[in-house]
This record gives sequence, structure tokens and C-alpha cells, in this order.
Amino acid sequence: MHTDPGRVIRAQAEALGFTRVRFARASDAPGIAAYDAFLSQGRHGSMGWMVASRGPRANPGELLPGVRSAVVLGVDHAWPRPADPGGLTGKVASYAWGRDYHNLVGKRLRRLARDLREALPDLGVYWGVDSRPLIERAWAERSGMGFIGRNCCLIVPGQGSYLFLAVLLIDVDLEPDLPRGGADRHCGSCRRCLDVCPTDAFVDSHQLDARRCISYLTIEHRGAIPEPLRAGMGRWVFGCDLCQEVCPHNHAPPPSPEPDLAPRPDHAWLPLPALLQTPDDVLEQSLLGSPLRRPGAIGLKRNACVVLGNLGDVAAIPVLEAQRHRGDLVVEHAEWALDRLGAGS
Ligand code: B12
Ligand code: SF4
Ligand code: SF4
Repeated sequence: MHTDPGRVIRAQAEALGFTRVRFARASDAPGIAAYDAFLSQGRHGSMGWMVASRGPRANPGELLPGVRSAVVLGVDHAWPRPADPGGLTGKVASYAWGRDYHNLVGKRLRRLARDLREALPDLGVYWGVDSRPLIERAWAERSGMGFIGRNCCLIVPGQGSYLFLAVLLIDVDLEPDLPRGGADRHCGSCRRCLDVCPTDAFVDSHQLDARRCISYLTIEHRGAIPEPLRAGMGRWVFGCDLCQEVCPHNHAPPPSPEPDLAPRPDHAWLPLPALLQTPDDVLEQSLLGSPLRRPGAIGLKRNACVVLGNLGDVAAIPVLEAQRHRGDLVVEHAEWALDRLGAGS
């Protein structure tokens, strides 16, 4: 058995395909002041779980009694965007082109935790990716993996933000890696992300109102998309990458080593008429194992109607009219799109 837990953990994490491995002290939780400010302004919208899970986000000891250190892990996911097929297609955020990262990273974390318990039998471990109560970007910032850009993303200077984050808490001390300093040091006078956001979701640098963010509206939000924000969605049918696409740190991201994250056919640009014509259950079945499944068939069809309205192509009229028989919120979004195309009833 190796005696230095840091070396064991780093070696095992790298062997499992984590492209970035950093350590941070975990005596308290980073980022909780920003988190509380976000909640107190209601910027989480309908993501009520963010309120419910505030406690353990602030106190990692609730997740792992005796916690001492955090292992912050990253997986690069950048693949080149497939060429725009044009026509009646909608744009998908790049993180969602391939296999669902919750599965991919989650499986690896489970394996890592198991391997570590074998190598270091007394080790206490708690791990999470995305859905567990950990403010991952703040942990990543503390570990020096990168800095928080004005666009709120964790950016590795010069290598960009196209990476998934995960955190593993452990109950032994590790030599912490150092943070990279103040956020402004790396954004300088650049404000491209703040200027490009089509729905004005940034309240200020490092502060997002999720209720206005296309990512929230198209993925997390379950009801109608507020009308004033629909035109700003443009072609984004699932998520949005604009504030990352314009970032100079993302001009040449390291290519992802994960074939599973490569774009699946039609998953970077969704063919919208086909999506609307597919029965809901068949659509959901076809998206098993993809992040695209999260909004459900109704959410995806709602989004597709908005994008078809924004595309301004009258070829979409028949497929939008065919939604009128539905008894859910897709109908109202189809009517909105038809109005925009000059074909309202
Ligand atoms: C809720 C959520 C969302 C919400 C709200 C996003 C938000 N900005 O708060 C919505 C649905 C809008 C969303 C969108 C996206 N998300 Co999201 N999301 C989350 C989730 C589950 C929680 C985030 C959270 O707690 N937000 C509350 C705010 C206050 O916290 P925060 O932004 O994470 O971090 C702040 C604090 O840490 C504080 N802070 C801490 N230390 C420091 C230090 C300094 C110097 C400063 C100034 C600030 C600061 O400022 C940070 C920035 O606001 C995390 C996973 C997780 N468990 O953390 C993923 C996560 C943040 N999302 C992720 C991704 C990929 C996205 C999208 C890019 C997806 C897309 N393409 O559509 C967009 C990006 C939108 C954007 N510009 O932020 C990745 C980010 C990877 C990265 N490199 O940053 C995460 C980490 C998931 C993962 N496991 O990889 N997301
Ligand atoms: S993801 Fe898109 S909508 Fe959300 S803040 Fe960034 S640019 Fe704005
Ligand atoms: S676009 Fe500019 S301001 Fe925004 S995160 Fe990147 S460097 Fe910072």
C-alpha cells in the first residue's frame, strides 16, 4: 500500500481518465456568500432544490463527517462543432452532444471511490458530479484549477471552460494546490461575454440571473418560456454556449480525449420538424443516455416551436399547425411561432 494519499489519489484519478486533478482544503465551503446572494435575489427561479440543498453546500462536514480535503476533478469535453446543416435545425450546447456526463463522470467517480477505499482502507469519501450539494466552480477556484470568469464559468487560463467538474471529499489532509488569484486578473478589460448575452442574463460580472439564461429556460424550466425572452433564444433549442464561444480563453480548447462525448448524429443541430413529429414516448426513448432527455419531450418541443418562430422560415408552418391538437404548453408556443411567421389564427 502506498503511504502518500495525495499520490495515490492523483495516480488513480488520472488512470481513470480525469484530465485535471487538484486538491483544496475543506475546513469550510467556498463560494457560499455568492450562493446566498444568488438565492436571496430569487435568481434560481424554479430550481427549488438549490434552496433545499443550501445546508450541506455551506457545511461539507454534513456530507462527510471529519472532512479535511477536496479533490477537484475535471474532464475536458471540447469536440469541434459539426458544420451547420442550415434549414429548420436548432443549435445544441456543446456539453450535450454526446453521452450524458452524469453517467460518464459518475461511473468514474464511483470507481475511483472504490479503488481508493481498497488502497487506503480507512479513508472516508463522499463524491458528486453536478447534482450533489457542492458548489463545484467555487471548489475548483479554490483548488487553483482555474479562475471564475465574468461569465461565471470556471476557466483554465488559455485552455478555456469546456470542462466538466466533479468533487470528491475525503477525511485526510492533502497538500493543497493554490488558487490562481483574483478573477479580474484573467478577464482584464474584456467584457465580451456580458455584451453577447442575448437575454441580458448577467446582472453584473460573475453574477447571473438564471431566470433569464437560455440554458435555464430550455433545460431546467418546466413551464412556459416568458414571451419577452423568446426572440433572444435565436436558434438555441437546448442550452447556450454564447458566453463561452466569445471568450478568448476558449479559442483553442484542448481536444476531449473522450470518444463518448463526441457529437452523436443530429445531436449538435436538432432537426426540428422531425423532433416535433416524433411521438413523445418515442422521442424520450431515443434520447436515453443523452443530456437532451432532461427537459422531456414537452420541454424540447416547446423549445423547438420557439426556434422555428425565430428562424422566420414559412416552411415550418405545417409542422407548427400540426401541434394544435396537443393539450399542453407546446400549443401556445406553436401559436406564438405561427404569429411570428405571419400565420396566426
Ligand atoms: C444551477 C446550475 C446552473 C444554472 C445556474 C448557473 C449559474 N451561473 O449559477 C443554469 C441552468 C443557468 C446553468 C447554466 C449553465 N451551466 Co450549470 N450548473 C448549475 C449547478 C448545478 C449549480 C451552480 C450554482 O450553484 N450556482 C449558483 C452560483 C452562485 O454559483 P456558481 O456560479 O456555481 O459559482 C459562483 C461562486 O462560486 C462564486 N465564486 C466562488 N469563488 C469565487 C471567486 C471569485 C474571485 C469570484 C469573483 C466569484 C467566486 O462565483 C461563482 C460564479 O457566479 C452546477 C453544478 C454544481 N453542483 O455546482 C452546474 C455547472 C456550474 N454548470 C455547468 C455548465 C457547463 C453550464 C452551462 C455552460 C451549460 C450550457 N452550455 O448551457 C451554462 C453556463 C451558464 C453560465 N454562464 O453560468 C458546469 C460548469 C463548468 C465550468 N467550466 O464552469 C457545472 C459546474 C456542472 C459540471 N459539473 O460541470 N447551470
Ligand atoms: S448561457 Fe447564453 S443566455 Fe446564459 S448567460 Fe451565457 S450567453 Fe447568456
Ligand atoms: S469573455 Fe472576456 S470577460 Fe468573459 S469570461 Fe472570457 S475573458 Fe472574461
